[in-house]
Amino acid sequence: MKATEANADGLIGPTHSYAGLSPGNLASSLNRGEASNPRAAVLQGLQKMKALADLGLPQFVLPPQERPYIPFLRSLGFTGSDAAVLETAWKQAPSFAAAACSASAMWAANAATVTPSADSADGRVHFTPANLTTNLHRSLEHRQTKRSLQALFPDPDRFAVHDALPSVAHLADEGAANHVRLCADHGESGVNLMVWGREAFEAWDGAFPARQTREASEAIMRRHEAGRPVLARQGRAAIAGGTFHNDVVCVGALDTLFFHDLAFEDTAGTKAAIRAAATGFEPVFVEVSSDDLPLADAISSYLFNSMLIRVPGEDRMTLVCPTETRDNPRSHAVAQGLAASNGPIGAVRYVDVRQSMRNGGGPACLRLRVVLTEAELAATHPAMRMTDDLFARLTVWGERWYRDRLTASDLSDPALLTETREALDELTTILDLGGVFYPFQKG
Ligand code: SUG
Repeated sequence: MKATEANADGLIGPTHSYAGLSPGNLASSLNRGEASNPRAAVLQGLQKMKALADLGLPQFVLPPQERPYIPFLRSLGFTGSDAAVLETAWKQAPSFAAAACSASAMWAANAATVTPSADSADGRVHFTPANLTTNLHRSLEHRQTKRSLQALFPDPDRFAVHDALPSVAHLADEGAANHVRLCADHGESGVNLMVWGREAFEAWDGAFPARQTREASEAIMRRHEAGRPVLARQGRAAIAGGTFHNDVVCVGALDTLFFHDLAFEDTAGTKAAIRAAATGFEPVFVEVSSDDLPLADAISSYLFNSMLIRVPGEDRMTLVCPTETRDNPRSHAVAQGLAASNGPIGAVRYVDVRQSMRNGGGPACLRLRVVLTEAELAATHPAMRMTDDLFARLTVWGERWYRDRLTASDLSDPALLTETREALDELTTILDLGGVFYPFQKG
């Protein structure tokens, strides 16, 4: 069956901010308290989506979530008007208030794990929204993420959108950030590599959290009835060095796995398991050594948090990297070396997603990959597909509603609450999401 790889990017929300909410994510910690520029952020994200759409890849937009998220604060006992809830929460429980304001749903690689129909036993595309249980601010996302996925993939005969796994530490799940699919061609059955950091009942003593459990990965493969799962342990040294998701040091597409030598605890065993599971193709491993690129450079420059894509009409693949990769001499040398070699990666392109990068989110974090057949593509919600027209409308929308500077104190401003709701109301119409898509629209 012929299929293409589509990308669904999270549209960056109006409360994009640097609150230092993710321990183990070095960029998030480093930039804590800095002023953000939500307007620049949303425009950078839109430019990236447009660039991918212009290359001929199907591109979708996932709407941001309702933030500040007042229902969460009410569940903690704050009462009164929505403005009063926000104001009191910021005074009495600032860490919870910051979590309720985070725009973190923008990183759509963490939205869900996806199994294409070529790999699932029932021939449907399966989605499990990630419970994101490790971080408070991210644990608030999965219910609305499910609504977004159902809006984009509405036909239950073709698409199965599951609930998240139970929200407990034993089943900590971060979605596609820890999943790589390798195959001969997108429409052929693939190897599903699931990378986990700890076991459910293991006493984890790392300085930084291991955000994915082996049991969560197993449960997702089981419920999707996904063919050819390969489970691999994330390198402990990688996590200790700031690899909070595997996609910070590894990306794969088609027959190629591109990764840092510290990505896996057992590199030889992981490669052997992938080889054994692959049928109809010989996996190509492009491994970058710590000598050529120390882990710290890989993480700060996000060479591996790139999109590895096949541009229609081109033989070799293209790596879409953040501009930070070009700015790091070692990463840049590795990237240039790849393009100059006769290997599977023939070109490198750069995109500016600096606002997202400062929270640890590169080009690959911002997108959820979904392999779709022609018929499945035709069954997606057309208003969420990136076109020149949608790009123009969302650019005007972002320029109108988003502030160009946001600090922690701005997040408690009741005017921001009103502004974001008006913006999301308008977006609901632009993306044709129905009358009640966000909880605040229930009235
Ligand atoms: O979960 N940052 C996100 C970045 C997610 C990147 N995604 C992938 N690697 N796929 C996270 O750590 C920081 C928010 C703050 O500190 O304000 C944050 O949530």
